[in-house]
Amino acid sequence: MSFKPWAKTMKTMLLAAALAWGGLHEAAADQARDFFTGETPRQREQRMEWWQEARFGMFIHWGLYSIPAGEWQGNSSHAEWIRTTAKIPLEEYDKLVPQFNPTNFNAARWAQLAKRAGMKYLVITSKHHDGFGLWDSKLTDFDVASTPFRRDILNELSLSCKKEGVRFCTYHSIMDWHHPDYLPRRDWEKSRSKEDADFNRFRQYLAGQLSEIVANYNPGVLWFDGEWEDTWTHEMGVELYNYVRGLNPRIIINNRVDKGRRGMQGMTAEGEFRGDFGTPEQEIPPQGLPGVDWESCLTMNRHWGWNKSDSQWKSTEDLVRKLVDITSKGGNFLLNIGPKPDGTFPDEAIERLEGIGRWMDVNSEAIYGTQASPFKRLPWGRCTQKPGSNRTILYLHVFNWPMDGKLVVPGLKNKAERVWLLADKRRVPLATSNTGGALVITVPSSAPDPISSVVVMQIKGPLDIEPIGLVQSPDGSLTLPASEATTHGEIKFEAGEHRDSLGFWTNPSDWADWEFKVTQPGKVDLLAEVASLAAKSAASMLQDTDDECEGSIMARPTASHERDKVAARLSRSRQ
Ligand code: FHN
Repeated sequence: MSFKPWAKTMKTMLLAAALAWGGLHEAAADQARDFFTGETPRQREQRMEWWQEARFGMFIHWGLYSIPAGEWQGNSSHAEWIRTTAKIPLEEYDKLVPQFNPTNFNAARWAQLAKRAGMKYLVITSKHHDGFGLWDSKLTDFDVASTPFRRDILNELSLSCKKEGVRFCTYHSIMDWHHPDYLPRRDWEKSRSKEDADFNRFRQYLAGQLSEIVANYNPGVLWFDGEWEDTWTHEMGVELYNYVRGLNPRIIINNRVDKGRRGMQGMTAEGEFRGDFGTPEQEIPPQGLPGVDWESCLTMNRHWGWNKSDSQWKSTEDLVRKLVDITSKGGNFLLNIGPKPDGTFPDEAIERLEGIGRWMDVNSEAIYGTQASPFKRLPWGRCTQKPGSNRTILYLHVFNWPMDGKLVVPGLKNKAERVWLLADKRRVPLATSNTGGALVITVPSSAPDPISSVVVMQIKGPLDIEPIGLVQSPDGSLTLPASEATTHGEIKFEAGEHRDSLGFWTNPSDWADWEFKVTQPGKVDLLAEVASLAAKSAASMLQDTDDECEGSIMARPTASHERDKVAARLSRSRQ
């Protein structure tokens, strides 16, 4: 049993090539019109508007790889990469096709769950790296039409999304471990000849499939991935970007169509690279990225595809606070689901979608259509805003509710026109005062919401905020979080579970610094967690300018997999 892309009738194949070639030719013709550089900022704004307003979407990784559920020959650490991570020969992997029969698949249910969670768009894997298509493609029969299920999943889901008012989008992998013309082969696939492989013919196939998807299911976003192998070039990325925009000029395409990412970094480096938004993965940029469209995609547990052994589910609280954190930095949040082989969502995922939905029922106004916080940092949470012509609405997202009923907004000089709790339908005004360069709001003693309570503040005229640097706490101590460091060289801030740290610090001449205000000068003890040999470089980091500040570094090895973890803490020295 083998699934050859051109196993279908010769006529179909010719149609396919003509379609693809025709498409590519049109693209070539459209080369004159560079959809990327040829678009006015106003046109781009209009095209991106729904996506920028949406802020929250669902990512779905589903396919043949869901059947083994992460396990192969006793190793249960696999997921959507199982074909490669378990070194499954192509013929062996093809045996999953007759097993793909998700009889409990209910597209309406999926769209309703996304809507319930407050998600405005949904991005499903039309084809992941394994090459299997979730629609009935004319260009291959390595797709759902060859399975006992036969139903066109993209068709059903795009219709249900439309019905629920959720924007349907598709993820499409450039890398293809199944198509004979895709190169390179996996290094362990010695037996799979690449003699007749023709990468340009693969590009025609890729273009042909994309024209099917755009024509039949009208995705709002084309979320490319798998562009990192050397066979894919910048020129091919530019051409594919223009080709897909040629198919639908209003479509939005992520930055993984081109080669702009450095390694697996999410954002695009300087340069003429194509792509409408950056894609940080499994991380949230420490500071916002003003003026740049970006979207953090995160798993709900540890895997993108379904892994039945993975019980590392993030809590609903963690997910809501991540949504707030990402939105407060001007980004979108794409939260992933890995459905089971029967076509249902894991119960743990449904529970979290409903939990987030309950929070959004009250607070979605503080997420949709908002912009990044005007504050560099806030001690109790985050802020989103809706700037107006002569009035600004600030949404204060309070994670740590002040027990003394005094919510201090440091550095805000404006007088508040009106302040109320978003959860309070009667919008009873809260008292405010301006003291010591801060605005203080008198709030109820208990928080309206255990996860994040929103206080709405209406400010007349332009915002007047004094940027507050890192300051010593009342006990004189000062924490220098990795996320606040200004790094020099290759050092990279790494965000994510249990690893907020400065990583990739292998070059001793690289350094990081923090700006902070010393309000209580004096001798300090320094506690720095340094994962390895970089202890010395951490020491030099503490030379500050005028106030005398000396200390000792206590290098404490941390878990081996956490490289170069550095966090510094200053505490008053016990003389
Ligand atoms: O290899 C893929 C992975 O399977 C998953 O699809 C993620 C989602 O963004 N992207 C790639 C890894 O960067």
